[in-house]
Amino acid sequence: MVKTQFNWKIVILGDGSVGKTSLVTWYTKRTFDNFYQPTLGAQFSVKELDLTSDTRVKLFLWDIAGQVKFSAIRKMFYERAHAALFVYDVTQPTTFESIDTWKDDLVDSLGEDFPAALIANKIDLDSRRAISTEEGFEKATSLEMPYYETSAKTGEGVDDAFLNLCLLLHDKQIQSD
Ligand code: G3D
Ligand code: MG
Repeated sequence: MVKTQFNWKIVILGDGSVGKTSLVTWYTKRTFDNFYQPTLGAQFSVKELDLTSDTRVKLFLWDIAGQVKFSAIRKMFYERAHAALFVYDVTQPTTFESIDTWKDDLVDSLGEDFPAALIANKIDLDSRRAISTEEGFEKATSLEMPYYETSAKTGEGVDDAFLNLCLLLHDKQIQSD
């Protein structure tokens, strides 16, 4: 049987040090290449997976890097993206507060109705946790996104977050066909 193939660009957003690169690395490193593009201010990785028995997906994961202050560069980063992951660090409240700004910035470029998920990362650092599951879940609900908790260190929740985002995208894609 011929499989349906989708190529999806997913942008990973959030403040510096929340674990964007670590999440992408954990998710992809068993199978792929990472290469660094410092001039773009982004790291770019690829992962292929069989999403359903008849659907193969190639993910292009764009992980925003450094202080990407120039909106022209961010716009280029967002261009033709299919979905977004918003990441914060559960031990750093400022990174949680920044999520709204990241969301607004993406909406400016790509509009409201955009498949996305909220990721609470570094849940392994339990004793230093400053943002609870309830607060994270509430934020996700207010932004109309699903909520996932991850640790890029232990790998907990990482596959699940990416897989569920893909399934969300897949449903949208099927609906729009
Ligand atoms: P960024 O790409 O969002 O800027 P990085 O973030 O992936 O570079 O991660 C920033 C720092 O946080 C790194 O530590 C990384 O190892 C750590 N980190 C990322 N995810 C997790 C996690 O889930 N748990 C823990 N405990 N640490 C994590 P360094 O020390 O290299 O700065
Ligand atoms: Mg990074």
